Amino acid sequence: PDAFIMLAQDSLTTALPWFPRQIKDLDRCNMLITKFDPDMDHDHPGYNDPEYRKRRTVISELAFRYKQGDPLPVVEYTAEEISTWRQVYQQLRSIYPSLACKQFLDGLQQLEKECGYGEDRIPQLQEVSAFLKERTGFQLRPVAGLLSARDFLASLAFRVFQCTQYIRHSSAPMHSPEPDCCHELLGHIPMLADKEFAQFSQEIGLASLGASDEDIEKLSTLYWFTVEFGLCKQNGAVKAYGAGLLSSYGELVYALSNEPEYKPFAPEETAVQPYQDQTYQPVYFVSESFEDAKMKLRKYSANIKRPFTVRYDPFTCSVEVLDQP
Ligand code: NLE
Ligand code: FE2
Repeated sequence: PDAFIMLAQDSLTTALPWFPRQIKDLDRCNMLITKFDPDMDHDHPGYNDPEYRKRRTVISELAFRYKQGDPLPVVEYTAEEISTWRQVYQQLRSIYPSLACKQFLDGLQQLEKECGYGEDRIPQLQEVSAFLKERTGFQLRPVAGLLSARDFLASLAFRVFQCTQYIRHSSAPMHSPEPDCCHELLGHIPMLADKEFAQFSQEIGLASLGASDEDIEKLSTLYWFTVEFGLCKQNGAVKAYGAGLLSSYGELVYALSNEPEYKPFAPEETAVQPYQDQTYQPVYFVSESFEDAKMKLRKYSANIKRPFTVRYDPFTCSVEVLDQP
């Protein structure tokens, strides 16, 4: 019974998957997917590096202990970690101007000016969260690794973005199949500083609350091909806005070369496209504009069938559940 809530609907009572109603309920949205974990995955570049694995355990503990409202944990990064960050930052920074969309470049520029972004240090979640809160109301919370789609999407409904704090292995700076702080801080954060993108992210989150497993699968596939790997046209050229591209030098260059297949972004079709999470995507979806992707995805989310509607109350940071008339 704990995993379900009961909702009165006419004279029927329908069982729905449990979902968070208040921001503090996010403490329960912590289901990890361990398939890319360096302790589990033999192909992980850190699998044979006990030092790296030990370090990951220490940083994971910070996330496990975290409760909503606690100050965000500060990680003192080692010289080796900062050197990995520097390499990732320098290489990506040099190709962003020609390959990243405008919203991303604007966000990154603000972060460099006002939030200590640069190649010499890894920004702390604490300062980045405060920066975002002022711009778009988004805040960060630490997470120990890749989360289940349901839990990850649910946090977006509260304008909470779950962020890993460890860094990728030094032997593979150009691409990582799992999220790490390079992916969060360079890929996602600049986009989350954009008001419209923030709104759009929250809407995907709200659409996911209490949705069926099948709808969660479709929403997370859409999320994958837009927020993570999306391309859009801007001034007649194709640019990247997906965070998985903007944090991987290797895949960013590949995605904008003439090797991969491009398809026009169409939510019904995109939602059922099988995707690749081990290495580069064989296909990317291109939207006519950044705005076009948002509008289409918004329309798709609004059509997901649920026996109730949700409304976010920003004053109490909670979700109101209303019976469908
Ligand atoms: N491939 C991305 C990177 O190397 O930063 C991470 C993707 C996480 C979904
Ligand atoms: Fe991501």
